[in-house]
Amino acid sequence: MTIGQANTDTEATMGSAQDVADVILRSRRILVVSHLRPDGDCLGSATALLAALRARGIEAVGYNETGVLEKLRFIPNSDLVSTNLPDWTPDTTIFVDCGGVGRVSPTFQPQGFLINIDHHATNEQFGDLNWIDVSACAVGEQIHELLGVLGAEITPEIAYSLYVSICADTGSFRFPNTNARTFELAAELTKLGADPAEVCRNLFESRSRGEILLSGRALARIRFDCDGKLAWSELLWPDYAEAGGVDHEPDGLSTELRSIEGVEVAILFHEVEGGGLRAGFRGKGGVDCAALAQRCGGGGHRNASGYFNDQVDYEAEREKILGYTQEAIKKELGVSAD
Ligand SMILES: [Mn+2]
Repeated sequence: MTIGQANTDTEATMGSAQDVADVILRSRRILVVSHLRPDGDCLGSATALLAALRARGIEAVGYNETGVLEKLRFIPNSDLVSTNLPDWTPDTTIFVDCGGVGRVSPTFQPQGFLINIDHHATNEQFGDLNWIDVSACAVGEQIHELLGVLGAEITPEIAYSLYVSICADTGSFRFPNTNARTFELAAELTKLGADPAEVCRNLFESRSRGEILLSGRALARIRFDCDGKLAWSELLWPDYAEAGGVDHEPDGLSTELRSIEGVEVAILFHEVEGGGLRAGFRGKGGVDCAALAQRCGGGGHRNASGYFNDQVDYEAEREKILGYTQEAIKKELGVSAD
């Protein structure tokens, strides 16, 4: 494997933490990229990795098209993640938590050797080296393993970032991706300096008024279908203006729709500026939300997936997706649509 070698789909390889470490040790300039509208896993992973790379003397910066939302700025080293690309060319670009190159931005042109670190089953394996571990509860778990292979010191800041990553993607240790290993890792990170209560307060109990307003709108518009097995709602573009902007989009709202008794699949639709649609799917295991999102053109996990397309008519696309979902529920759970 040579750094800087062109990426060809046919030569993409499945790698391990050791393979990733080997490439890192031969790199001098590394760009760490993450997905649009970054979440706690995405930013916790990126900041932990960036801090460790810089401690090793590697020139490393992060890039995120959306930038770090105000409410996630509590994550240590989030100032290392910029909305601008560096003025140098990276030897290596590391993608974290990205199922495809397009998750970085629709126009992102990656440079250098491409390392793809992810835990989504629908990952497109676009890297020169792909380390996909669907058993990892968060990419933060993979970064922790990688830092172990690199012999990197887990400073209190890095421990904090990794804890954010795991806490965010497990919904604070509630989702089925939570297992004994998750708690062992959480305990280790706590010993190393992460503060669990503070992380949870920052992630889940620092909501803006705009966020609550938008939650109210969405909850008031819930619709049920398929004998109550499907719950869906929507946030329309003017709602965001009223709430003070897209930064106030509520976290975990689609998960809240899923929490309703009897609901097997929940979908939250968002109307995008200028038309277009974004959808978040949440399941309880009986229906494959990754397959559902993939049928639309998106991707994700079995119980949490998403889809975005700014080139469609919002209402027509919403109806199409609801149709696909009814079909999936009928096929997988044997329930007919209302
Ligand atoms: Mn993730």
